This record gives sequence, C-alpha cells and structure tokens, in this order.
Amino acid sequence: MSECVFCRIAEGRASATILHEDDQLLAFRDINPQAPTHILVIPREHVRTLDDLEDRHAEIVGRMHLVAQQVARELGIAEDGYRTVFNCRAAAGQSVFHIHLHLLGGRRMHWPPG
Ligand code: DGP
Repeated sequence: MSECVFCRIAEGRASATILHEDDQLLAFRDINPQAPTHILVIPREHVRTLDDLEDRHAEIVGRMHLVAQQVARELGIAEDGYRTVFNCRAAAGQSVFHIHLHLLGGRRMHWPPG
C-alpha cells in the first residue's frame, strides 16, 4: 500500500475533487489553492520529481499539458490566460514527491513568480 498522498488519490483511497481521470492521468482541485482556480494534473505512475523523468515519460508529460489545456477551457480560464508550473525539489518548494503540474488561473499572475 502506498503512503504517497497522490497515489492514494489516484487509487481512490483518498478523496479529491476530480475533474479529469483516464488510464494514465488525473486532474483534481488543489487542497490549498493559490488562485481562484488551482488544479493539479498528475500521472498515475509514481515519479518523485521532474528530475526523475526518463525518455519513456515524454508522452505522458505532454499529455499532462493537454489535460491542463482541456480543464482550463472547461473551467473558463483559457481565454484570459493561466499559468502551469512544476516545482522540482526543495528549493522550488516541492512538498509532495509525486510529480504534479499546477494549473493556476482566475486572477492576474505576477512575474517574477517569487
Ligand atoms: P508542491 O508544493 O508543488 O509540491 O505542491 C503540492 C500541492 O499539493 C500543494 O499546493 C497542496 C496540494 N496538496 C497536498 N496534499 C493534498 C491533498 O491531500 N489533496 C489535494 N487535493 N491537494 C493536496
């Protein structure tokens, strides 16, 4: 049994507000939103960090972005614009070690992001 919280969500053993689910990926609402719309897109496969990705993950990482695009359109934030972010390891603030693409929107984003 996995102790990874995102594996638990993917396996249906922890609850989340799921917006997209297929055989490879899930998208669900972030429990601690940093914008009016804050969604996480994850692969079902447990990969700890962006730095652990391998060539064989190229398609899944691409599909993560297409799911973000689809969810952004469905939630009505695509026209105004949105931000996608991967945090990789401690200096970037990664706190859950199962890769996830943040989809943030519904407000004006700042740059540099801080
Ligand atoms: P990061 O800092 O990049 O590792 O982002 C992890 C995000 O995951 C953070 O924004 C909060 C979110 N999160 C942590 N635990 C849970 C959970 O149990 N459920 C949901 N929906 N989100 C979670």
